[in-house]
Amino acid sequence: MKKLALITGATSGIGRATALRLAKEGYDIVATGRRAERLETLRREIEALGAGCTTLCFDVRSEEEVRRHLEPLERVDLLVNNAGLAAGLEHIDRGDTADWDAMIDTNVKGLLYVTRVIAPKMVAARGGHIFNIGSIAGTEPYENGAVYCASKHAVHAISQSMRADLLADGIKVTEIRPGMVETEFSEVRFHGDKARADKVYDGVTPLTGDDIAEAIAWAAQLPAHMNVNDMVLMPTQQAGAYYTVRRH
Ligand code: NDP
Ligand code: 8X3
Repeated sequence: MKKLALITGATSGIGRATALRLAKEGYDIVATGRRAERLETLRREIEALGAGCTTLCFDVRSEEEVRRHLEPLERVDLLVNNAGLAAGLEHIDRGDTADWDAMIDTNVKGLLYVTRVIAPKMVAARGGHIFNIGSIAGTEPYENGAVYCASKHAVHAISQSMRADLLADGIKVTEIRPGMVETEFSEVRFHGDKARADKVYDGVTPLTGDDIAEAIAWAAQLPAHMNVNDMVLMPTQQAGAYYTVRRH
């Protein structure tokens, strides 16, 4: 029987690249996101690779939607808690509270809702592997990023605690913490301002979704006795949230 990987936020960027990569690695895929058309395109691409693909269109911010879509899954061998966003880049006195809600509800509560449904299935199966997509923002708070950084600090804490919680059940927990990855992330952060988003990557060769998928695929195939707890990945031109060398 093929292993099954569930990837949240698979309509774009890191999640989409990971779904395609894990399909190539021999997994059947459950891909989630809110954009149905993109899920349908992805399903066709994954099936063309010879893997099975189920798509589930829902918003991870709704506990009811998460439960309704994920509870029927019989077995999940690998979960990638990837769905997430940054919204806005403002000082704390000017931030939009709707942006704050979106980040906390998606990056923290959404990840928890999904895990709450899937972890018991892994416990019952006495095994599984959970990947949480954190960020360098999970350990490096930066100006204008209070709420995004707080949400990723939460992911960092949750990852460490859930690793301990699930230890006796033989479930691996790996946190992947990227720096700059060129996806739709900055366009979403700047509410569709593509020119401002492009400037983030000006003079830098950023990571791609495929680079993060490569790391996940590697960590997923390690022998049973070996786990990657925490992996920080950055472009060679970046050394941290405040250190980027740009070459023109
Ligand atoms: P993208 O914007 O390209 O992809 C984000 C994905 O998350 C989309 O598939 C989107 O799908 C999904 N998503 C967002 N909100 C929801 C929601 N409420 N319900 C369901 N799905 C949702 O960005 P990335 O690929 O870069 O981001 C993926 C993860 O990586 C995020 O957690 C992000 O914080 C993290 N990250 C990104 C970095 C970067 O530089 N790009 C660096 C470090 C971490 P849809 O809109 O269809 O729902
Ligand atoms: C995304 C990377 O540096 O914008 O998590 O926080 S950063």
